[in-house]
Amino acid sequence: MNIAIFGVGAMGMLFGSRLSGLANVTLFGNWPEQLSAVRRRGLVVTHPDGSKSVYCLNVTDDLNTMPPADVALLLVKSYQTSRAARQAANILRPGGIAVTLQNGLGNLEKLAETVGPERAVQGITAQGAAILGPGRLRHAGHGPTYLARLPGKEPQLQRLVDLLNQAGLETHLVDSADSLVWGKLAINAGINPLTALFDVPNGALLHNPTLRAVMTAAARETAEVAAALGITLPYDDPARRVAEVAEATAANYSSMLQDIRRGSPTEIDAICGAVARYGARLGVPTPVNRWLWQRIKRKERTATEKIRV
Ligand code: KPL
Repeated sequence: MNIAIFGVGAMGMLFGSRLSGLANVTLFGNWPEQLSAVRRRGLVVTHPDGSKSVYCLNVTDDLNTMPPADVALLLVKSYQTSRAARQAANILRPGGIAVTLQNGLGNLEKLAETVGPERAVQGITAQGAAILGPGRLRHAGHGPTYLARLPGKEPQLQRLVDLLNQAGLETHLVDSADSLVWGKLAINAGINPLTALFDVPNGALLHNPTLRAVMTAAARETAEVAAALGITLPYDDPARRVAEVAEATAANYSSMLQDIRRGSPTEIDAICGAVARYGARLGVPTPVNRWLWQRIKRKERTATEKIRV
C-alpha cells in the first residue's frame, strides 16, 4: 500500500514512523529544518515509556517525486487543509481514499470539495505527540483513532484499519464520526485556547478556579451547539470530561500553545471560531468561545510579531 502523509509536524511524524515498516510511506511537508534533520539522522522518537527508536523515513517537499497514493492522510494544521487537499488530489489514485485526522471542524468538507466526497474520509485521533526539535518527536500518549465508513470504500478502509492496528495505533471503523469530532472539539475548545493564552500546561487549568470555570463553559457551549445540530457527544458531562482530559494530559503543552510559542498561526478558527459560527447560525449563544477566539487571534498577531523581531 502506498501511503502519502501530508504534514511533517508531530502527528504526521507519529503516524509516518509507525506505518513506515508496514507500507510504502512518503511524508510531504514544507518545513526545511525538519526535512533535513530527518534525512541526515532519521527521526528520533521518544516513546510513552521513555524508550527511544530511530526511524528512516521518506520525506519530501516535491510533490512530483511522490508515487501515486492508495491512501492520503491529512495531518496538517486546519488552516492548511485546502492546500494539502489539492496536493493530495494530484497524487491520489482514482480508487484511493483521503483521510483527515485533523483537529477542528470543516476539514472533511474542504477535502471532499477537492478529492470528491466519494474518496474523502472523516477520521479522528486521540494520539498525543509533540515535536521536541527538528528530527525529534515525543509520543506523549496513546489514544484510539476512529475512521468513518464510506459507501464503496469498506475494503480499503478495513485494510487501513488493520495496518494502523498492526502499527500499534489502536484504530476502529465507525458508522459516523460526528459525535467523536464534536466530542473532541469540546475538549479542544476548553483546553487549547486557555493554555495558549496563559502559557501553561493542560493541568494548570484545573487548579485555578477562574480558568477552570472558563474551560468548563467553553466545553458546555460546544455541547449545546452540537445538541442543536442533533449530535450527541460520546460522553454525558462535558464539564467532567474536559477536566478528565486536562488531568490525564496535565503535563502536556497543548498543540495551540506549541503553535503560539513557535509564532505560527493556530487552529482557533476551526475550533472556537467554528463553534461561534455554528452557534450564530443556530441561535445558540457562545460568548465564551467567541471571546477565546478573539483573544487568540490577537495573541497570534503579537506572537508572530515577537518572533519576527
Ligand atoms: O488535543 C489536544 C491538543 O493539544 O490539541 C489536547 C487534548 C488538549 C491535549 O493536549
